[in-house]
Amino acid sequence: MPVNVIPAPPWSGRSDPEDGAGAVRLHHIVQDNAGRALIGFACEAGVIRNKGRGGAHAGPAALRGALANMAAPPDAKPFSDLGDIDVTADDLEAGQSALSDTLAEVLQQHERVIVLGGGHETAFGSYCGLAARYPGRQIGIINLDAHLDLRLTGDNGPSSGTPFAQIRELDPNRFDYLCLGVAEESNTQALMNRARDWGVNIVTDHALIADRNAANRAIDELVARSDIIYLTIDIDVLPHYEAPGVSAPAARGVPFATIEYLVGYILSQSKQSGRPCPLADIVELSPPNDPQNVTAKSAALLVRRLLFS
Ligand SMILES: [Mn+2]
Repeated sequence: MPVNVIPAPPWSGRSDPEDGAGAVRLHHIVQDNAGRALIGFACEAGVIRNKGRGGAHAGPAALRGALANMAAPPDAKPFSDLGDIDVTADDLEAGQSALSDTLAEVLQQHERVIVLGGGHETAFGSYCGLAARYPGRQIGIINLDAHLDLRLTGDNGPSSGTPFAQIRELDPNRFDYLCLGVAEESNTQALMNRARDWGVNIVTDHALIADRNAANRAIDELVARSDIIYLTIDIDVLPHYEAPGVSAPAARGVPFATIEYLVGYILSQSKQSGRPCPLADIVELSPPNDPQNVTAKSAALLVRRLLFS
């Protein structure tokens, strides 16, 4: 079978009982039926189809490894691990369906689910699951990414470069997409023109490097006109020195401190305005290309924020 659902692995890591009751790390607080949950989408089929370098299949395991020994924040609530959807062959469409079906179900029990990708083909499965769980709700999509990922599905079918074009196809009139960190040289004019024609809102990498508040107004406006927020983070939005282990490293990139600030800002605006963010994903980590685990650590810091903010 090309798609398997694999139960969550046991979490383990460092323990410091001599430091007392507050020596809590993330591996200590994994339990069933928590408010927030992780699920892995171990899949690189979309990256391969998009002619990127492989490795994203190992993303969920590397992210768990980088999360396990991080200190828990004060008064951290436990979180659940729902295991992995494992796509071993080129069966991308079946994998996305399995992710969507699983999310539609587990989003009934968890107020927020964070998907550990996987290439950016994760996003189509994520969005479909969210839309199935919350039918009729206006979903605002915020993507932190160097790339628009608005390619059309050609002869090769869907890939890691097509998810937002696929999402738009589901309901063009309700498509509301904000892409933060877009690098001009990483998107052809055909894609930039398509973004304009489809009403996509863009804040470039240059704008965010010059001013970390450059996207605030666009975020505020999207949140205000949405019922719920879907946040998707392509780790290749970071510079190569903070995220070398991705399918497509960025020469420039938006610095980690700015991306962390943006994630915090989006979550706080979502909370304050009562437009929840029940689903987020973090994609494109490629562990075989990440020898020092720097990229996994950068990504895990963002996952930790999504778990506890
Ligand atoms: Mn992407």
